Amino acid sequence: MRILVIIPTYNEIDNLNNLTTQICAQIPDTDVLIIDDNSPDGTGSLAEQLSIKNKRIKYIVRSHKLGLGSAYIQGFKYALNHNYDFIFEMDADFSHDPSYLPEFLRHLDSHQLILGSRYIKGGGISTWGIWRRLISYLANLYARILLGLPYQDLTGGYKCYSRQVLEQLDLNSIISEGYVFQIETTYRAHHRGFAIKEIPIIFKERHKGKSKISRKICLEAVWKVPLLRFSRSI
Ligand SMILES: Nc1nc2c(ncn2[C@@H]2O[C@H](COP(=O)(O)OP(=O)(O)OP(=O)(O)O)[C@@H](O)[C@H]2O)c(=O)[nH]1
Ligand SMILES: [Mg+2]
Repeated sequence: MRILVIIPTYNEIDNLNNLTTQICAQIPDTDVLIIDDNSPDGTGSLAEQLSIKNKRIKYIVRSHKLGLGSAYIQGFKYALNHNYDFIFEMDADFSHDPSYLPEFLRHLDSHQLILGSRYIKGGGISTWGIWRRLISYLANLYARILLGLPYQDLTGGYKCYSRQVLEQLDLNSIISEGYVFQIETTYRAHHRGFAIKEIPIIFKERHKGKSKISRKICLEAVWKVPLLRFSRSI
């Protein structure tokens, strides 16, 4: 069983060393792929140093900030080309606690996509203010109703795919970048009949560094979710 944890990074120099150490402690036989968009703070050079010290750590540095969705697509293609069986998506900022990683793996006998969920019993968000909670809640409600999906957390980015899902997602036709990327990948997997399971996670405020979420990313969700509903390529 070959496992890959994909971590997209942009200015995460203060988190990356500690994070990769904790991931490897949780799943000693996993590989980690860092996809950095030429971060001005030198995260890419740190990824290179980490990969020299630990052969399980791989990295790709791209020319400039190309966005989260395209980073994941590049990571998924890498995973397929290098014959990984199970592929994680995970943020670099410790919002996604590495101690949950083994729990995802426990469900992969019976399911092909596991979602870390903040909105089921046992899940939650530790420190967000009321506005951030409300926006996230409404975004999930909007996507759930418009797309007719039975999952409570569609925008979370802590997920584990079995390779059959990635093989069938048709990666080149994915149209989303920000939060919608998470909605679109789950929507496509659901449409193709894969078994999807939500497991509870407590989402924490980022540990160090700055958030990259923008108004543009939030607005993308408003108009692209209906587009997904009527898109033929899904
Ligand atoms: N390669 C790459 N990674 C990115 C890009 N934008 C964000 N990231 C990474 O994607 C992950 C999620 O980004 P965050 O800034 O934490 O966004 P967020 O989690 O929605 O926002 P917060 O709640 O404030 O943390 C982090 O690991 C970022 O470093 C990008 O354009 N390219
Ligand atoms: Mg974050």
